[in-house]
Amino acid sequence: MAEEAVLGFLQTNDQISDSHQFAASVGVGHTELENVIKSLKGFEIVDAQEITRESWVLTEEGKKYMVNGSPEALFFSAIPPEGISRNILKEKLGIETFDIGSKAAAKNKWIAFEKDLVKRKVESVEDEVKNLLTRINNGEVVSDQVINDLKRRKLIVKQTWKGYSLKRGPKYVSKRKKAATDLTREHIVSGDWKNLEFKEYNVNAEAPAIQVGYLHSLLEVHEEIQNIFLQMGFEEMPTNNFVESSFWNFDALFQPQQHPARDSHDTFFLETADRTKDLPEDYLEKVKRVHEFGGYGSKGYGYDWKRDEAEKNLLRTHTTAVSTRMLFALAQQETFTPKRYYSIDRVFRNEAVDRTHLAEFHQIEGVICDRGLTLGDLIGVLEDFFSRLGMSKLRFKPAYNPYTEPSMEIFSYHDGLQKWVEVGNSGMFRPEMLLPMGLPEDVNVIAWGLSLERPTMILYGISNIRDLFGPKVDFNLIKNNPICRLGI
Ligand code: FB9
Repeated sequence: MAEEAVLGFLQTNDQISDSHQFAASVGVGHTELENVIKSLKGFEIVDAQEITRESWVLTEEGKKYMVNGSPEALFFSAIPPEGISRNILKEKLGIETFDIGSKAAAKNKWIAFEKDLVKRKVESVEDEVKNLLTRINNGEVVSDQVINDLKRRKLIVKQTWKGYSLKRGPKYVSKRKKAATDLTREHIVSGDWKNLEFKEYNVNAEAPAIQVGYLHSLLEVHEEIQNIFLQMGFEEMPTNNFVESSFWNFDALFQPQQHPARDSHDTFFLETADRTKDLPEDYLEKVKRVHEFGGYGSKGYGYDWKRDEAEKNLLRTHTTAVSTRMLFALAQQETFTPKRYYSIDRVFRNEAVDRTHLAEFHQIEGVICDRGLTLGDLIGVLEDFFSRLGMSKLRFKPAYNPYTEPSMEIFSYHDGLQKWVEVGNSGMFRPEMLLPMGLPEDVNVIAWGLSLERPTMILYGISNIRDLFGPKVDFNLIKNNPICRLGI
């Protein structure tokens, strides 16, 4: 309907100057006309220029005055020739009309107040305000003075509206062939494809945003690092147990029972289910002995090792506890087979929390167990591993862990941060840990660890760990974070 009206009108007229007026004249809504204009413009059938128009429209108050008359006119016409008392008049008109009307009528010198009486000063009056409002409402133009008066009385407001002026376009047709969007079997069979207009594909049209899930940035980096381990021939360790016994988390790692990390200032001990029931008895005896008396070339710690201390359950402080279980299981095998293990999972430390530390983080650990491994092998595999993370320049600083000797902190020069960053810790597991398990003498185990949060924060430029992990994470950050591509 609207399309035919436009194309029909432009057949005999050069232009449609005002789409609003045209819509009114053909009795269609401007929005419907606007959609037709946009479509015809899309096919260059019409050339449409956007025009903005400003016009004055009546406010609700203005409409009331236009219909019922202005308060001053109502005030005047309510005064009988002999005059009337204020209160009666106020009763008659109502406080609002009385107040506004009296002021305006007085200003127009239509009335006079004699004590309590209100009297007419003129025979009759012309309700100029009502007339002007009607003219404005009919779209007539009035003087600026009038506009300012009525605007000040909040009877009119300026309204801008957008419209179009239309001309015939380069591909103008008086009747548009129906635009087909798809060539269907019916079109072919009926042959009416010959006189059909096929809508061009708007390849620039934005596809509807599809709501999909997004991997949390930590999982993005987790996946990348997991791929690196798998590419390096590592197999994942089962880390699906946050609760661990002190035995596997500490004692089996030759960490003495009085070590500061083993008190509740550093470790979350369980109140309920606070003791483990099953520990491998013979192995436990060996661990007890190596702590108390040493052996395997070690003099041990020489303290009285307590079983009940080892039985205390806790939230694991490192995934190295899982490595210990895996190495023990490996040692139980008939024949020793070299192994490469990795783990990436949550660990818990009762530490002071700050911008980069929470009471839990994800530890990444790599373990290689093989005959004759040396510190050189450890440095070599660290070079390989971190180069795949995009960190090629490494430096190693001697460090101390109760369960590795020698131990090294790993530093990498980070071009973006223009400084050396500590990127992890590493070492060779002590014989006091490995031999009680029953691993062959010539088997060494090299291992290293780092966190998942630190690289993720640096890669995604996140300065506060709470923006990465926990209730304050902003989903948009997750959504808009670029895909994590390590090492390139
Ligand atoms: O992740 C750490 N730093 C890091 C790692 C990668 C990285 O990548 C950037 C993209 C470039 C940036 C930084 N660290 C280890 C070093 C520090 O952040 C350190 O202050 C905090 N450490 C955690 C422990 O905090 C109490 C990070 C965590 C850590 C430390 C040691 C181990 C694991 C995690 C370990 C181990 C280990 C040692 C020997 C044998 C087996 C495991």
